[in-house]
Amino acid sequence: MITIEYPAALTHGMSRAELLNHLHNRLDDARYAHCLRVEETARQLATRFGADVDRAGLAGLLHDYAKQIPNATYRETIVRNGFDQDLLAYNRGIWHGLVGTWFIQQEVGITDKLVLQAIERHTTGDPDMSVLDQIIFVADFIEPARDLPIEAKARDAAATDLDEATRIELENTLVYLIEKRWVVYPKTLLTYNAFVTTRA
Ligand code: DGI
Ligand code: FE
Ligand code: FE
Repeated sequence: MITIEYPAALTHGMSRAELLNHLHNRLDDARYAHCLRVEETARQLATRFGADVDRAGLAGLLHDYAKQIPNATYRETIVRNGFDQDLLAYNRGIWHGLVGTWFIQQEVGITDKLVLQAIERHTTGDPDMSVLDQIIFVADFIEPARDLPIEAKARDAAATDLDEATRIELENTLVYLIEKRWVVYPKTLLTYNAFVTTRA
């Protein structure tokens, strides 16, 4: 049994037990368990790639905090709190990261910009992702319960090459969206382009 505690500077003194309470209040058991696995995976990737293990763990833990917030609440939040109104044309798949950090700040009180940025970017990525952002993006895709062949391929790549693991995940996202005939959020495509060319 590993006991993790986060530095008070990142949590404003909140214990991990209190963080877990907040998270479980917002998520069903299955999604909560996914968050715990992403936390663990993100900490491992941070050790491997020389990023801040505590920020990675905290961002991994909270990345899907807002996953089960109702659509009406999202719409209201986007309208009232200065978000780009173009977001209203998308769906909760896009909102739970980009808008989700608003709820994390309000309800959990996390303010660390690097942690919040990694959570914001965890679904779409960003052409200028930091190593921490990439770690959360990839950890979400390769956590131990992900068992598709493409997820195993990304997990293998992530043993040595974080950019390649990121690229594989982006390729999968685009193929998935196109097969489903879902609209592609422009930043998802811009991120794919960034990782296929300049970072290849
Ligand atoms: O929250 P998770 O399920 O752990 O994983 P995630 O944050 O990567 O979210 C995946 C969902 O987001 C999935 O339903 C597809 C959706 N998504 C990702 N990129 C886009 C997108 N949906 C749209 N419409 N457009 C995108 O570019
Ligand atoms: Fe997510
Ligand atoms: Fe997730």
